[in-house]
Amino acid sequence: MKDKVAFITGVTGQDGAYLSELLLKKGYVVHGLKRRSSLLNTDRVDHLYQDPHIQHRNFILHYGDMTDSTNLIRLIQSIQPDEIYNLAAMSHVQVSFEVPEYTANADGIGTLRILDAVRLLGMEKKTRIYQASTSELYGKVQEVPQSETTPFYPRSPYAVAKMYAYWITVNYREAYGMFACNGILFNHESPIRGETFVTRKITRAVSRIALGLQDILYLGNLDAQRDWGHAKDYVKMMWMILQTDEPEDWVIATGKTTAVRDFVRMAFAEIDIELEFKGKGETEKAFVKECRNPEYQLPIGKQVLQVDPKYFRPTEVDLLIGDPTKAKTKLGWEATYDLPMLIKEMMESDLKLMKKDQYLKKGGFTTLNYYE
Ligand code: NDP
Ligand code: GDR
Repeated sequence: MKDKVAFITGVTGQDGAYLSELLLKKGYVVHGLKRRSSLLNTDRVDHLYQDPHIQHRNFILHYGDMTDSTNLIRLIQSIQPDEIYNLAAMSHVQVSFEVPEYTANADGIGTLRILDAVRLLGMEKKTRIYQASTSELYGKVQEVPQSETTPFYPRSPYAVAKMYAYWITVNYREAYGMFACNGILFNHESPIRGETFVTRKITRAVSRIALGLQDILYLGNLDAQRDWGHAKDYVKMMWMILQTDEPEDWVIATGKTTAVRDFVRMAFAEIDIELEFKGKGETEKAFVKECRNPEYQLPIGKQVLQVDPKYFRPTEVDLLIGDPTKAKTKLGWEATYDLPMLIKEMMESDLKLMKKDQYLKKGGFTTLNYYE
């Protein structure tokens, strides 16, 4: 039988990298969309890279952009994918307040471009499409836990753009009989999570503080609660969604929620440092209460965290907790990682990376030490 062919937009992102690994293991030929940038941007998939001079490759990257229709049509025509995973997006909620028009174009209209390319090329019956929808659609809390039937109330330009993408996917499914599905994924993280999302910002900073490379971690809203899972579990479900008999929309979540403040507490606890939080809202700070790890010389009373209101969002999503019952009962999917396991893996990885930075710093090289 011929190998299945997948086309992944956003292949250089966190999910694109894990999904590529999964599909290659399953014997797929994987094509990915990457953007041209002045510096190399393929770090997360470099281990999958194959010399372009060899003839039979199963991992192939193409230049393109979600804002460029003609290129997307040409690529889909030449790749002839059995499955498209549309993961490309300007995915940072806070940044979307700064670049709302671009976000709408890439995340909203970009999804239309993919769907319409498949339709224009007459590939509606051949190509299945996965759309990376998000728990941000739920936005302002209407009910908890949030399921496939919970109403949407988006609270950012990102979420509004993703709301268009969600509905245009449903519409193309209903109008043209396409196998197009939304995965409504709750937050998922990993050691290769983008450095400016809160979990990775925390695990990097805790590692740096422990190693004496950074003094204070500045964060925004510590009260926000998120349902955090591991990206590896979630990309498995993306694939499962496209293997079903009927196209449908699915919530993927762990069903547990945790406040940002507690994530910080747990990350420090992972290296045997206990914190004490003082103050409230804009004035909240955290200090070392106990350091039981002889490797890290953090004195009791040292300040390690401060709230900086510049990270507050104009409109916030306070509480996300997903109900993955449908995925569990109909597809047998379940998260295999819980939050302590996820934090442990992220901390181990970032400690290793930061030890490399420590070594470089000692050698007189500069290292990046500040993240927005
Ligand atoms: P990342 O931010 O890690 O990756 C986004 C990817 O999209 C990168 O490959 C990026 O390229 C690419 N991209 C951005 N803009 C464009 C564009 N205009 N044209 C082409 N490619 C572009 O996101 P994740 O991997 O975390 O998420 C994958 C998808 O899932 C996104 O759509 C996100 O919105 C959605 N999602 C994510 C969740 C999560 O918790 N991670 C939860 C729910 C939904 P480059 O590397 O060049 O920047
Ligand atoms: P989110 O993820 O907005 O949920 O979107 P992020 O990690 O950015 O924020 C989670 C929560 O933490 C609060 N927060 C901070 N966030 C960041 N980034 N930086 C800070 O310093 C900080 N301090 C507190 C935020 O206010 C928020 O409440 C992610 C993205 O991956 C989206 O693409 C995806 O759709 C959703 O998850 C599900």
